[in-house]
Amino acid sequence: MLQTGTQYHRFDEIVRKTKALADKHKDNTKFVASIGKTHEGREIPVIHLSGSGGGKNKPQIWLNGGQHAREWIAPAAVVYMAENMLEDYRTGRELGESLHSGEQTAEKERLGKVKKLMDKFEFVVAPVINPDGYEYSFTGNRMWRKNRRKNDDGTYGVDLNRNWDNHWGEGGASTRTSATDYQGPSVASEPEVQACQKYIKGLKHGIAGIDFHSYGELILRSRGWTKKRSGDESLLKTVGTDMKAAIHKQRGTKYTSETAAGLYPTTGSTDDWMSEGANMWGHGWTVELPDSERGGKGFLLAASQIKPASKEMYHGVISFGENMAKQHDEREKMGAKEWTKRIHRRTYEELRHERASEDKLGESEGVTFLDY
Ligand code: 0X9
Ligand code: ZN
Repeated sequence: MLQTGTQYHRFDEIVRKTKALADKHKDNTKFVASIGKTHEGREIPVIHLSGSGGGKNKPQIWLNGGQHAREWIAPAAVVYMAENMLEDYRTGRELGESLHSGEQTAEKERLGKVKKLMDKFEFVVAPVINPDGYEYSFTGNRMWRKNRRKNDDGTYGVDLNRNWDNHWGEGGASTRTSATDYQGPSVASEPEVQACQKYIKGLKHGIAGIDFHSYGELILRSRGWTKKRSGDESLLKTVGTDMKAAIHKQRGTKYTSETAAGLYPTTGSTDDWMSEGANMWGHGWTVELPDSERGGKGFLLAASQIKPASKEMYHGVISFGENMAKQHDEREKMGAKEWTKRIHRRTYEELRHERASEDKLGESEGVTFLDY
């Protein structure tokens, strides 16, 4: 019986549920009670999920929620997805061979995909990486976004998604302590950011990561700190488009797939740090989950929406994983150097094409991109 997705829970309850998941699926999980402490002394937990097949040293995919306190749907969706991955894996395994024989229903198809992904990858899931802020959004101010650092001038909070060690302090963030996007006193000054960076870097085979936020129904790919496109644009665009299509198939929700800087450039953000600081070849991504009635309730997504919003995103993440699996295999086969060269070449061709048609339209501002 699934136990998540009906209500928003306080931090302790989320930890309890995550731990309960680990206890229920002992063979396929590892619960890490703390990857580090917050300003107020809370422990940030992580759960690893992986299938029994596929050997050791699997490529790892990081998924986190709760970097921004008020975006309650993110932790809820992340826990929902973790639970469903584990349950689907178990059901898929029990079905064994019969999974692939007989009528191929949508459910069987999903179970088969999840089984493959769980055997191929290890998912490293951190439901709430800003527990102090998250709790404060229940007890103090529902619209709180930052962590709960006590700044020197008596104001509170650093925007964790402006504090990571990537182009920190280069703009797209505030130096004012009271601002909602305050970048913090120095690079990676925040214990929550330090804990995550250390843990992600410590993963031996981290290949990609998604940082879940709300709202706006967006799939944001590299780069986020500059509008100059990534050399991997051709791959990233495909991954984003496929993910968007997989989500749309569920109940018609229209996500937008674009570059993170296309929304607005920021510095010190998780997504870019995962791409460039942790050198994940599948990059760091940001997903903005839905608000209730579009343009209506913003961060205040009704609890009745947790399940549908999480379920469609679960399908998005499955699609994301499938693309990563495909690329992983190709990369293994041809070697990282050749694989990268091919993607960069394709990107170059595509962007040249794009630029040419823009020039024709007289919009010669065009597209520039780095490192080819
Ligand atoms: O501003 C943010 O941190 C994210 N949006 S939110 O409304 N949830 O606060 C978007 C970050 C996208 N990533 C980069 N621009 N690097
Ligand atoms: Zn956010």
